[in-house]
Amino acid sequence: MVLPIERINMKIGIVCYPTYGGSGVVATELGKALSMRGHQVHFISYKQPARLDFFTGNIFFHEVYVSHYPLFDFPPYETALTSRLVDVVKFEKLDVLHVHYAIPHASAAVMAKHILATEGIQIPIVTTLHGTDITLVGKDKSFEPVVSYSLNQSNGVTAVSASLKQDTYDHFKVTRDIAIIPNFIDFDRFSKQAKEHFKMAVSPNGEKIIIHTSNFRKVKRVEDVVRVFGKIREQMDAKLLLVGDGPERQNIEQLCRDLKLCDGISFLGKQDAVEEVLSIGDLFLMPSETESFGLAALEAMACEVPVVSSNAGGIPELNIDGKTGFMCNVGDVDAMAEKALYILSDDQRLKMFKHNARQRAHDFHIDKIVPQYENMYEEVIAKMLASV
Ligand code: GMT
Repeated sequence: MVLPIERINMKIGIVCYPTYGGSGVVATELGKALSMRGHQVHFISYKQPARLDFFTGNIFFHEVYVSHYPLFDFPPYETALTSRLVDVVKFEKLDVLHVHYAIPHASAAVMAKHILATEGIQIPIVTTLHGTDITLVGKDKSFEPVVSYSLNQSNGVTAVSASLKQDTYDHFKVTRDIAIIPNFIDFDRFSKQAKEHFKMAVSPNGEKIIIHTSNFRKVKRVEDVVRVFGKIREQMDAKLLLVGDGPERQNIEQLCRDLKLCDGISFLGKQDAVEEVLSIGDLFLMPSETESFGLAALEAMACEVPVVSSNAGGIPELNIDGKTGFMCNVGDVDAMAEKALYILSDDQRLKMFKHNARQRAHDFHIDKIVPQYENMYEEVIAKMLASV
């Protein structure tokens, strides 16, 4: 990665959820990429982010501690985060704070900004919306005033798709512009690898390999994945790899038993090296109820795996119907199975879909997307400096 000469290195604070969820992954990968482009990056969260697997001279992690007083039924995380943000901005002399997820990160950042202003310190805030903060949490009307206020008080707001941008305007009283900066992919990591032994172990007779990765929440409709797989298996021999874990896992295991599909399905649990699993895949299933972008599908496509998905949310901005895979209505397992069989039943066709998936993933190359965040930071910093 080459940093354009005219770009000034910045001190950037990144606030995110440290879990395997998409928003935490994007935030962490962004921070790592920014550090490689010469910026100093400070992660601020209650735990070291899962994908923060290396440190360099310009990556720092600041933990947020929440004291548990018997008086409180709920630990005051937002207050602890706000205080930590004030502390880190002040002592690390940050240029910009980039918060991922509206609640409680944007609201804590706005509060920190106001506190710092009373001490003569100006800090611009960029808020990135990832999806569930708007489409699920956001629909809870009790959060509406805080989310709307935090977005309007941010110095820049980005959403990961046009669909999410529209959802935000539909659900909140947001009066400011929202920039669309999609998810991105690092091809150094997400590329098809030679994993012949693994493939042989999973499909000893050359069965086609279908993959689904998610956090097994209801919104992912993993049940549909299993039902689609059942229908595929009526027509051809295949294997299903389920990667990830979450609240629906037990129900899904039961469904596999009920449908007598256990011999074809492997539950791999949470995997750090998901790209190795994707490397042996022939098809990725994403039947989600809602999906602001669909990072897991992009990761699959980068590893040459075509995608049969629902047409929810921002997925149509990634998956190209008939080219990189197919899209069907949410819950239409018959159509999903039909499309999957169409792709898998002809090796030449499958090869073409795999090629197209990889080509499409290039539109979201990390080198194309990260500079868009840098531009946003520079813009909000310049505006803030001009206003004082
Ligand atoms: O998909 C999840 O359950 C995790 C979720 C999150 O909030 O971390 O992911 C969201 O953000 C990702 C990164 O921007 C997007 O690619 C996912 O589509 C989005 N998930 C949903 O909208 C359900």
